[in-house]
Amino acid sequence: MMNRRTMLGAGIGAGAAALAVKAAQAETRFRDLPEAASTDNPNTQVPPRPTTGIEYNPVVTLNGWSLPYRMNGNIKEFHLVAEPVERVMADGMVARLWGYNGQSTGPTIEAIEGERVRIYVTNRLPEHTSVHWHGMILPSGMDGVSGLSHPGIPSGKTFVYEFDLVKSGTFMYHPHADEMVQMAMGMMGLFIVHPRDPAFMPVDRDFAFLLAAYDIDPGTYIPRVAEMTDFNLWTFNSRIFPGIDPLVVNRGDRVRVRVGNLTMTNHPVHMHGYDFEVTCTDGGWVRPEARWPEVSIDIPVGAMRAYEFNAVHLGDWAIHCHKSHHTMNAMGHELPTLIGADKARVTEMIRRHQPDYMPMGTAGMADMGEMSMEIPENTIPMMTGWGPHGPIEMGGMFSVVKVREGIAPDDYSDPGWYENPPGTQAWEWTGELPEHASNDSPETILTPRGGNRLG
Ligand SMILES: [Cu+2]
Repeated sequence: MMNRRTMLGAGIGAGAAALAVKAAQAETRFRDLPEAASTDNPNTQVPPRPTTGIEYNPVVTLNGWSLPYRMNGNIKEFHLVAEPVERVMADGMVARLWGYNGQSTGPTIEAIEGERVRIYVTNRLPEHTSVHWHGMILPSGMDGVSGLSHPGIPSGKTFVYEFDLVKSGTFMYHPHADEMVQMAMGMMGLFIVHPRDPAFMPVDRDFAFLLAAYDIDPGTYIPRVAEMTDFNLWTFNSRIFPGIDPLVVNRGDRVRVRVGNLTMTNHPVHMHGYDFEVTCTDGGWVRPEARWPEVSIDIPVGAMRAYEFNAVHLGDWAIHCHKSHHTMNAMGHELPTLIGADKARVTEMIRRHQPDYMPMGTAGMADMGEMSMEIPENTIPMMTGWGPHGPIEMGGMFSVVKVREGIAPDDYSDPGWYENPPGTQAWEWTGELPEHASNDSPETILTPRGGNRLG
């Protein structure tokens, strides 16, 4: 098994061949089609920079990869395969999903403004499918709405989509056939169109991921597809924390983060340490005079947002959905609130039968992040992940932006934890505490002008 570090090292030197893609294993049955590259490797696979043609800076799909292509005359050809896949959501949990080319979410398609693309879509699912190219300006018959734009692609058949990329930007692809099932099963991917002019909106690092939600009962493998609102796994590219790779950045880099939402609720994506601006949506680039500063970007359902910042602040900065249930894994949803409850009597009774019994949750639920509770097989604890200073108590849609000095341009390997310089980390006060440090009076107490009521 290649680990991420060796894979990345090889990938940069040896180009497309080293994408750790079982690429070829030459699918000879598609003799006249571009090869259907496939991978089940859930690590971030940094695509090689183009060596011919127009220069562009490839996107780095978090825990994902970019689909290889071939040029056929002037046409850039891709081959997507819709099929059942197994996705490792984090170490210790595998989900049986539907996806593309061995993975959910599917591989990122990257091309250049002005190019013509031809995308073969082979359907290995047990039912018909289609691919809608979300946000693209294209002929009506290429829009991928099953029954409206064209007949659904029957199981076992291959359809061809072909269109010009008339503008650059941040787009997605997903089925528009039996959508409730196919999206709940994980069928979605990113489609990035790079500007024809490399000097337009250049960045040093360009990250991309999709928000996807699943309802997989603890101890099981397959999502419940009829779910409307009560999902229990909240993912970046079908990965849950601590299975989501960090966003590794060199100090001074201009960084873009592109996020698309194909769940059934909005996600306020919050990044610590910086303020930033939305520079692109799935509708196009945002003019400089139309931008405003933010620290959380709400990603509406069925939409994409790309934001940018200058990475000047060193550190480990959390990036996460601000809905607190979305930074939890399964099992966090149906727990009774026990804060303040006196469980002494019931604990005593239970211990007569089960001496190890430990009451939890009476002072909050942080103890669940520290203890290894017994949980069903193929299930990740509700909150988990260890940082340099203890348990992080997170799950789901959570990762870390790691800004460091001296990271090489194409290096995305994890630099480890940030060491706070002396005097820049919160410390414990060990001196005397004032007697009345807190105010338990419900009445408003006015602080006298120029005074201090504690002093
Ligand atoms: Cu969320």
